[in-house]
Amino acid sequence: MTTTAGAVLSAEEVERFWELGYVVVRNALTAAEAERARRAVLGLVPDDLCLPPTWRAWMGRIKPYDESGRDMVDIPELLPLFANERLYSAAVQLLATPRLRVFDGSVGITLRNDAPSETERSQTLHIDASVPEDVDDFLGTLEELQVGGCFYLTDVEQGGGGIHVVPGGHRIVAQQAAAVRGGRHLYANWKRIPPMESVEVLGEAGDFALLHHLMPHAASHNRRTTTRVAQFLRFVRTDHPHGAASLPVRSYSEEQLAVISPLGRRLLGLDPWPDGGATSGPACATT
Ligand SMILES: O=C(O)CCC(=O)C(=O)O
Ligand SMILES: [Fe+2]
Repeated sequence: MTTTAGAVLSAEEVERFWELGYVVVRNALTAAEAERARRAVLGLVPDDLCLPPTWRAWMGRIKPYDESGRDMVDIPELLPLFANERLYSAAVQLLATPRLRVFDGSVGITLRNDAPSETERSQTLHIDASVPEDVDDFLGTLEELQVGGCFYLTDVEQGGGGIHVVPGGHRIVAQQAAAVRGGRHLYANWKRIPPMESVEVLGEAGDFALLHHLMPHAASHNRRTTTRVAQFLRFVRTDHPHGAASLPVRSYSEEQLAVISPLGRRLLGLDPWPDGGATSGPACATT
């Protein structure tokens, strides 16, 4: 296995990410960190199981939203995940610069669902690209790339509600979009991709399923007794062409600030990245 010193992803894993469109970052969290985060997510669920009206519950999958429709959960127990060093390092390897912004931060709880279904997917295949829907064509550049996905906070075995992906699907999306004018708008802006063969990403508590933003993916039914708990994050470069990195900086309480590391401050936009020129310190030199 070839590994650059200190690199989280091996050269083979990086290569496979570009080929398949996803990679699992193993053991990004320790078992104890994953367990603490899992408990924090489950702690959001009311004791009486009466879900707040703002939350969504669909096919056994529960997602908290606040009254303003926001799904980011930045409680102190979950904020450290945004600045996880291993996940960040993997994102730096793929995005080829250390200057990144992190966002999303939503969580999902997938309960066992025994209802029969024609497909294991519980959602239509879609992409969550970092390209606004009023943009007509994908640029396909590294600057436009977003990598993101979810931390598994529980072990996800076959049929356990793991995220479904289409191996190589990001290239299919890019090709189909490039073949027509306004390719960004195909299939309802790629939110309703016709059925394709997909595979469930399995993993252990603490792993992160990291996807190319053009990867068709979907949630799946959980047929197991273990409730799948996941936290979602995405990373873009600060020179993202459609402004995904210039999202407003949130204001945090003292309690939140106390758990945000120096790296977290930069990733969340609280502190600027040090000046180093437009192409400062790419992790993979373009030689
Ligand atoms: O829960 C999952 O595994 C995937 C969910 C997803 O892709 C979404 O809600 O956009
Ligand atoms: Fe999605």
